[in-house]
Amino acid sequence: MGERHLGRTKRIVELLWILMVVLTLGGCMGATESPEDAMLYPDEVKDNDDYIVVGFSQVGAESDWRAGNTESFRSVFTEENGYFLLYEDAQQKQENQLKAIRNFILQEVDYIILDPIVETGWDAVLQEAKDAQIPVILVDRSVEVEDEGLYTCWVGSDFEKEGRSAGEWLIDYLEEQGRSEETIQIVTLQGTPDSTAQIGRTAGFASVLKEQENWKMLESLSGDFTQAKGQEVMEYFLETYEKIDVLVSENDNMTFGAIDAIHEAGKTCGPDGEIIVISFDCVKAALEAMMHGEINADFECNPILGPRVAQIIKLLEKGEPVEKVQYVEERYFDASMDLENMIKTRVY
Ligand code: GZL
Repeated sequence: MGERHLGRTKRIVELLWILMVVLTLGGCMGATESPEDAMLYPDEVKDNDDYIVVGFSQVGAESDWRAGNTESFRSVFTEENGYFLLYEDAQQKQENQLKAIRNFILQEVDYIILDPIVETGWDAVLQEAKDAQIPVILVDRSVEVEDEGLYTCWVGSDFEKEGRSAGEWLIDYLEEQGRSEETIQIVTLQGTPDSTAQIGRTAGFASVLKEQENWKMLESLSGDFTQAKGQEVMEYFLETYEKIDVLVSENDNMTFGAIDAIHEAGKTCGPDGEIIVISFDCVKAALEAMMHGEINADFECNPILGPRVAQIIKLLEKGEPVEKVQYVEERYFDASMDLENMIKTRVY
Protein backbone atom coordinates (compact mmCIF):
# COMPACT_ATOMS: atom_id res chain seq x y z
CA MET A 1 0.00 0.00 0.00
CA GLY A 2 1.59 3.40 -1.02
CA GLU A 3 2.58 5.99 1.62
CA ARG A 4 -0.13 8.36 0.29
CA HIS A 5 -2.74 5.64 0.61
CA LEU A 6 -1.45 4.74 4.03
CA GLY A 7 -1.78 8.38 5.18
CA ARG A 8 -5.34 8.53 3.85
CA THR A 9 -6.15 5.22 5.39
CA LYS A 10 -4.77 6.28 8.76
CA ARG A 11 -6.93 9.45 8.63
CA ILE A 12 -9.98 7.38 7.83
CA VAL A 13 -9.25 5.05 10.71
CA GLU A 14 -8.90 8.07 13.06
CA LEU A 15 -12.20 9.42 11.71
CA LEU A 16 -13.74 6.00 12.23
CA TRP A 17 -12.69 5.79 15.87
CA ILE A 18 -13.83 9.39 16.55
CA LEU A 19 -17.15 8.53 14.92
CA MET A 20 -17.37 5.42 17.06
CA VAL A 21 -16.68 7.35 20.27
CA VAL A 22 -19.22 10.06 19.37
CA LEU A 23 -21.90 7.59 18.44
CA THR A 24 -21.24 5.42 21.45
CA LEU A 25 -21.18 8.39 23.84
CA GLY A 26 -24.34 9.62 22.14
CA GLY A 27 -25.83 6.23 22.93
CA CYS A 28 -26.46 5.82 19.20
CA MET A 29 -24.46 2.62 18.96
CA GLY A 30 -23.87 1.32 22.47
CA ALA A 31 -22.20 -2.03 22.93
CA THR A 32 -23.11 -4.72 20.44
CA GLU A 33 -25.96 -6.37 22.34
CA SER A 34 -26.79 -8.59 19.41
CA PRO A 35 -25.73 -9.17 15.80
CA GLU A 36 -28.25 -6.58 14.50
CA ASP A 37 -26.38 -3.91 16.52
CA ALA A 38 -23.00 -4.92 15.10
CA MET A 39 -20.83 -1.89 14.38
CA LEU A 40 -21.69 -0.10 11.14
CA TYR A 41 -18.70 1.35 9.37
CA PRO A 42 -18.78 4.68 7.49
CA ASP A 43 -19.02 4.82 3.72
CA GLU A 44 -15.49 6.20 3.67
CA VAL A 45 -14.25 2.71 4.63
CA LYS A 46 -16.84 0.95 2.48
CA ASP A 47 -15.83 2.90 -0.62
CA ASN A 48 -12.11 2.92 0.18
CA ASP A 49 -10.27 0.45 -2.05
CA ASP A 50 -7.37 0.44 0.43
CA TYR A 51 -9.52 -1.75 2.70
CA ILE A 52 -10.93 -5.22 2.24
CA VAL A 53 -13.95 -5.37 4.54
CA VAL A 54 -14.46 -8.83 6.07
CA GLY A 55 -17.41 -10.02 8.17
CA PHE A 56 -16.47 -13.00 10.37
CA SER A 57 -19.20 -15.03 12.10
CA GLN A 58 -17.48 -17.17 14.75
CA VAL A 59 -19.13 -20.12 16.60
CA GLY A 60 -18.45 -18.78 20.07
CA ALA A 61 -15.78 -18.84 22.78
CA GLU A 62 -16.49 -22.33 24.14
CA SER A 63 -12.98 -23.77 24.19
CA ASP A 64 -9.24 -23.11 24.24
CA TRP A 65 -9.20 -24.27 20.63
CA ARG A 66 -11.77 -21.64 19.73
CA ALA A 67 -9.71 -18.92 21.42
CA GLY A 68 -6.67 -19.89 19.35
CA ASN A 69 -8.78 -20.00 16.22
CA THR A 70 -10.30 -16.55 16.81
CA GLU A 71 -6.87 -15.05 17.56
CA SER A 72 -5.52 -16.47 14.28
CA PHE A 73 -8.11 -14.34 12.43
CA ARG A 74 -7.91 -11.22 14.57
CA SER A 75 -4.10 -11.13 14.23
CA VAL A 76 -4.26 -11.31 10.42
CA PHE A 77 -7.33 -9.27 9.48
CA THR A 78 -5.99 -5.94 10.76
CA GLU A 79 -5.98 -2.42 9.28
CA GLU A 80 -2.20 -2.61 8.99
CA ASN A 81 -2.70 -5.59 6.70
CA GLY A 82 -5.33 -3.71 4.68
CA TYR A 83 -8.50 -5.17 6.22
CA PHE A 84 -11.47 -3.92 8.19
CA LEU A 85 -12.81 -6.82 10.29
CA LEU A 86 -16.39 -7.01 11.55
CA TYR A 87 -16.26 -9.82 14.12
CA GLU A 88 -19.36 -11.47 15.59
CA ASP A 89 -19.26 -14.14 18.37
CA ALA A 90 -22.46 -16.20 17.99
CA GLN A 91 -22.25 -17.56 21.56
CA GLN A 92 -22.84 -21.07 20.14
CA LYS A 93 -26.26 -20.15 18.71
CA GLN A 94 -27.03 -20.64 15.02
CA GLU A 95 -29.67 -17.91 15.06
CA ASN A 96 -26.98 -15.40 16.00
CA GLN A 97 -24.90 -16.49 13.03
CA LEU A 98 -27.86 -16.11 10.68
CA LYS A 99 -28.44 -12.56 12.01
CA ALA A 100 -24.74 -11.72 11.75
CA ILE A 101 -24.54 -12.84 8.12
CA ARG A 102 -27.63 -10.78 7.21
CA ASN A 103 -26.03 -7.84 9.00
CA PHE A 104 -22.83 -8.27 6.99
CA ILE A 105 -24.89 -8.34 3.78
CA LEU A 106 -26.66 -5.11 4.83
CA GLN A 107 -23.27 -3.52 5.44
CA GLU A 108 -22.04 -4.65 2.00
CA VAL A 109 -18.87 -6.32 3.27
CA ASP A 110 -16.43 -7.60 0.64
CA TYR A 111 -16.19 -11.15 2.09
CA ILE A 112 -18.00 -13.24 4.67
CA ILE A 113 -16.05 -15.79 6.72
CA LEU A 114 -18.32 -18.33 8.43
CA ASP A 115 -17.51 -21.05 10.96
CA PRO A 116 -20.93 -22.76 10.98
CA ILE A 117 -21.84 -24.14 14.40
CA VAL A 118 -23.85 -26.98 12.79
CA GLU A 119 -24.03 -28.33 9.23
CA THR A 120 -27.70 -27.69 8.37
CA GLY A 121 -29.97 -24.64 8.06
CA TRP A 122 -27.75 -22.41 5.86
CA ASP A 123 -29.27 -22.59 2.35
CA ALA A 124 -31.45 -19.47 2.60
CA VAL A 125 -28.90 -17.12 4.16
CA LEU A 126 -26.09 -18.28 1.88
CA GLN A 127 -28.39 -17.67 -1.11
CA GLU A 128 -28.92 -14.12 0.18
CA ALA A 129 -25.13 -13.63 0.33
CA LYS A 130 -24.79 -15.03 -3.19
CA ASP A 131 -27.57 -12.73 -4.46
CA ALA A 132 -25.64 -9.83 -2.88
CA GLN A 133 -22.51 -11.08 -4.71
CA ILE A 134 -20.56 -11.47 -1.45
CA PRO A 135 -18.22 -14.51 -1.48
CA VAL A 136 -18.56 -16.79 1.58
CA ILE A 137 -15.50 -18.66 2.86
CA LEU A 138 -16.25 -21.53 5.27
CA VAL A 139 -13.68 -22.26 7.95
CA ASP A 140 -13.25 -25.15 10.41
CA ARG A 141 -16.75 -26.65 10.30
CA SER A 142 -18.77 -27.09 7.11
CA VAL A 143 -22.35 -26.98 5.83
CA GLU A 144 -24.79 -29.39 4.15
CA VAL A 145 -26.45 -27.37 1.34
CA GLU A 146 -28.35 -28.23 -1.85
CA ASP A 147 -26.04 -26.06 -3.96
CA GLU A 148 -22.32 -26.09 -3.09
CA GLY A 149 -22.00 -22.99 -5.26
CA LEU A 150 -23.39 -21.06 -2.29
CA TYR A 151 -19.89 -20.88 -0.83
CA THR A 152 -16.52 -20.24 -2.45
CA CYS A 153 -14.42 -22.76 -0.49
CA TRP A 154 -13.86 -24.48 2.86
CA VAL A 155 -10.65 -24.61 4.94
CA GLY A 156 -10.27 -26.94 7.90
CA SER A 157 -9.42 -30.32 9.33
CA ASP A 158 -10.10 -33.85 8.15
CA PHE A 159 -12.18 -34.76 11.21
CA GLU A 160 -12.91 -38.30 10.05
CA LYS A 161 -9.17 -38.89 9.70
CA GLU A 162 -8.69 -37.55 13.24
CA GLY A 163 -11.26 -40.05 14.58
CA ARG A 164 -9.82 -42.94 12.54
CA SER A 165 -6.27 -42.12 13.70
CA ALA A 166 -7.48 -42.21 17.31
CA GLY A 167 -8.97 -45.68 16.78
CA GLU A 168 -5.82 -46.95 15.09
CA TRP A 169 -3.67 -45.53 17.90
CA LEU A 170 -5.82 -47.40 20.46
CA ILE A 171 -5.34 -50.71 18.61
CA ASP A 172 -1.55 -50.28 18.77
CA TYR A 173 -1.61 -49.09 22.39
CA LEU A 174 -3.70 -52.06 23.59
CA GLU A 175 -1.34 -54.38 21.67
CA GLU A 176 1.65 -52.87 23.51
CA GLN A 177 -0.22 -53.32 26.81
CA GLY A 178 -0.99 -56.98 26.03
CA ARG A 179 -4.75 -56.23 26.10
CA SER A 180 -5.65 -57.02 22.46
CA GLU A 181 -7.93 -59.92 23.42
CA GLU A 182 -9.50 -58.18 26.46
CA THR A 183 -13.06 -56.83 26.37
CA ILE A 184 -12.56 -53.06 26.21
CA GLN A 185 -15.44 -50.91 27.46
CA ILE A 186 -15.53 -47.40 25.94
CA VAL A 187 -17.52 -44.22 26.55
CA THR A 188 -17.53 -41.16 24.28
CA LEU A 189 -17.98 -37.47 25.06
CA GLN A 190 -19.22 -36.10 21.72
CA GLY A 191 -18.94 -32.51 20.53
CA THR A 192 -21.85 -30.27 19.56
CA PRO A 193 -24.41 -32.50 17.78
CA ASP A 194 -24.48 -32.03 13.97
CA SER A 195 -21.21 -30.08 13.99
CA THR A 196 -18.71 -31.20 11.36
CA ALA A 197 -16.10 -31.93 14.03
CA GLN A 198 -18.50 -34.18 15.96
CA ILE A 199 -19.80 -35.97 12.87
CA GLY A 200 -16.30 -36.65 11.53
CA ARG A 201 -14.58 -37.69 14.76
CA THR A 202 -17.46 -39.98 15.74
CA ALA A 203 -17.59 -41.60 12.29
CA GLY A 204 -13.82 -41.98 12.07
CA PHE A 205 -13.48 -43.75 15.43
CA ALA A 206 -16.58 -45.88 14.70
CA SER A 207 -15.01 -47.08 11.44
CA VAL A 208 -12.19 -48.65 13.49
CA LEU A 209 -14.38 -49.82 16.38
CA LYS A 210 -16.64 -51.88 14.09
CA GLU A 211 -13.61 -54.04 13.16
CA GLN A 212 -12.73 -54.75 16.84
CA GLU A 213 -14.98 -57.54 18.17
CA ASN A 214 -13.70 -57.13 21.74
CA TRP A 215 -14.42 -53.34 21.89
CA LYS A 216 -17.77 -52.32 23.37
CA MET A 217 -19.08 -48.73 23.09
CA LEU A 218 -21.10 -48.39 26.30
CA GLU A 219 -22.58 -44.97 25.47
CA SER A 220 -21.89 -41.75 23.55
CA LEU A 221 -23.32 -38.45 24.81
CA SER A 222 -22.77 -34.79 23.91
CA GLY A 223 -20.61 -32.61 26.16
CA ASP A 224 -21.11 -29.74 23.68
CA PHE A 225 -17.34 -29.10 23.54
CA THR A 226 -17.41 -27.41 26.97
CA GLN A 227 -15.55 -28.30 30.17
CA ALA A 228 -18.61 -28.00 32.42
CA LYS A 229 -20.80 -30.26 30.29
CA GLY A 230 -17.92 -32.70 29.81
CA GLN A 231 -17.57 -33.06 33.58
CA GLU A 232 -21.32 -33.47 34.05
CA VAL A 233 -21.62 -36.23 31.44
CA MET A 234 -18.50 -38.04 32.71
CA GLU A 235 -20.00 -38.02 36.21
CA TYR A 236 -23.06 -39.76 34.74
CA PHE A 237 -20.87 -42.32 32.93
CA LEU A 238 -18.94 -43.10 36.13
CA GLU A 239 -22.17 -43.51 38.14
CA THR A 240 -23.71 -45.72 35.43
CA TYR A 241 -20.87 -48.02 34.34
CA GLU A 242 -18.81 -49.97 36.85
CA LYS A 243 -15.94 -50.61 34.44
CA ILE A 244 -14.81 -47.98 31.92
CA ASP A 245 -11.54 -48.81 30.15
CA VAL A 246 -11.41 -45.95 27.61
CA LEU A 247 -12.77 -42.40 27.37
CA VAL A 248 -12.89 -40.90 23.86
CA SER A 249 -13.42 -37.14 24.33
CA GLU A 250 -13.96 -35.09 21.17
CA ASN A 251 -12.19 -31.99 22.48
CA ASP A 252 -9.70 -31.05 25.18
CA ASN A 253 -12.05 -28.86 27.21
CA MET A 254 -14.50 -31.74 27.71
CA THR A 255 -11.46 -33.85 28.61
CA PHE A 256 -10.46 -31.38 31.36
CA GLY A 257 -13.96 -31.69 32.85
CA ALA A 258 -13.89 -35.47 32.53
CA ILE A 259 -10.53 -35.71 34.34
CA ASP A 260 -11.99 -33.72 37.24
CA ALA A 261 -14.95 -36.10 37.37
CA ILE A 262 -12.67 -39.16 37.30
CA HIS A 263 -10.59 -37.81 40.19
CA GLU A 264 -13.69 -36.85 42.20
CA ALA A 265 -14.97 -40.42 41.74
CA GLY A 266 -11.75 -41.68 43.29
CA LYS A 267 -10.56 -43.20 40.02
CA THR A 268 -7.42 -42.65 37.93
CA CYS A 269 -6.70 -42.06 34.25
CA GLY A 270 -3.80 -41.76 31.84
CA PRO A 271 -0.88 -44.14 31.14
CA ASP A 272 -0.69 -45.30 34.79
CA GLY A 273 -4.44 -45.09 35.46
CA GLU A 274 -7.56 -47.25 35.14
CA ILE A 275 -9.07 -45.22 32.27
CA ILE A 276 -7.26 -44.61 28.96
CA VAL A 277 -8.02 -41.02 27.87
CA ILE A 278 -8.04 -40.11 24.18
CA SER A 279 -8.68 -36.44 23.34
CA PHE A 280 -8.81 -34.08 20.35
CA ASP A 281 -7.49 -30.53 19.67
CA CYS A 282 -3.98 -30.70 21.26
CA VAL A 283 -4.20 -27.33 23.02
CA LYS A 284 -1.19 -26.52 25.19
CA ALA A 285 -3.04 -27.17 28.48
CA ALA A 286 -3.91 -30.67 27.28
CA LEU A 287 -0.31 -31.47 26.37
CA GLU A 288 0.69 -30.28 29.85
CA ALA A 289 -1.98 -32.59 31.34
CA MET A 290 -0.52 -35.39 29.20
CA MET A 291 2.95 -34.59 30.55
CA HIS A 292 1.46 -34.88 34.07
CA GLY A 293 0.14 -38.38 33.25
CA GLU A 294 -3.60 -37.64 32.81
CA ILE A 295 -4.08 -38.05 29.06
CA ASN A 296 -2.79 -40.94 26.91
CA ALA A 297 -3.13 -39.47 23.42
CA ASP A 298 -4.36 -36.26 21.77
CA PHE A 299 -5.22 -35.75 18.10
CA GLU A 300 -4.45 -32.30 16.74
CA CYS A 301 -7.03 -30.02 15.19
CA ASN A 302 -5.12 -27.06 13.82
CA PRO A 303 -6.95 -23.79 14.71
CA ILE A 304 -4.50 -21.46 12.91
CA LEU A 305 -6.73 -20.82 9.89
CA GLY A 306 -6.54 -17.00 9.64
CA PRO A 307 -3.36 -16.79 7.52
CA ARG A 308 -4.70 -19.46 5.16
CA VAL A 309 -7.93 -17.53 4.62
CA ALA A 310 -6.01 -14.28 4.02
CA GLN A 311 -4.07 -16.07 1.27
CA ILE A 312 -7.36 -17.22 -0.29
CA ILE A 313 -8.78 -13.68 -0.22
CA LYS A 314 -5.64 -12.33 -1.89
CA LEU A 315 -6.10 -14.85 -4.72
CA LEU A 316 -9.79 -13.98 -5.04
CA GLU A 317 -8.91 -10.27 -5.14
CA LYS A 318 -6.72 -11.04 -8.17
CA GLY A 319 -9.54 -13.03 -9.77
CA GLU A 320 -7.59 -16.27 -9.40
CA PRO A 321 -9.28 -19.65 -8.73
CA VAL A 322 -9.10 -21.30 -5.29
CA GLU A 323 -9.44 -24.97 -4.28
CA LYS A 324 -12.96 -25.77 -3.06
CA VAL A 325 -11.80 -28.02 -0.18
CA GLN A 326 -8.54 -27.20 1.64
CA TYR A 327 -7.24 -29.36 4.52
CA VAL A 328 -4.69 -28.15 7.07
CA GLU A 329 -1.75 -30.27 8.28
CA GLU A 330 -2.24 -32.11 11.59
CA ARG A 331 -0.51 -34.67 13.83
CA TYR A 332 -1.00 -36.37 17.18
CA PHE A 333 0.82 -36.54 20.50
CA ASP A 334 0.98 -39.35 23.06
CA ALA A 335 2.56 -39.76 26.47
CA SER A 336 5.55 -41.64 25.06
CA MET A 337 6.86 -38.48 23.34
CA ASP A 338 9.28 -35.77 24.52
CA LEU A 339 6.42 -33.44 25.39
CA GLU A 340 8.40 -30.84 27.37
CA ASN A 341 10.32 -29.73 24.28
CA MET A 342 7.35 -30.12 21.94
CA ILE A 343 5.12 -27.93 24.13
CA LYS A 344 7.59 -25.03 23.77
CA THR A 345 6.85 -24.94 20.03
CA ARG A 346 3.08 -24.79 20.41
CA VAL A 347 1.39 -21.45 19.64
CA TYR A 348 -2.07 -22.26 21.06
C1 GZL B 1 -12.95 -28.37 15.52
C2 GZL B 1 -13.73 -27.29 16.20
C3 GZL B 1 -14.15 -27.76 17.54
C4 GZL B 1 -12.96 -28.02 18.46
C5 GZL B 1 -13.57 -27.63 19.76
O1 GZL B 1 -12.48 -27.91 14.33
O2 GZL B 1 -14.89 -26.99 15.45
O3 GZL B 1 -14.94 -26.75 18.13
O4 GZL B 1 -12.52 -29.34 18.43
C6 GZL B 1 -14.34 -26.39 19.37
O5 GZL B 1 -12.64 -27.34 20.76
O6 GZL B 1 -15.28 -26.07 20.32
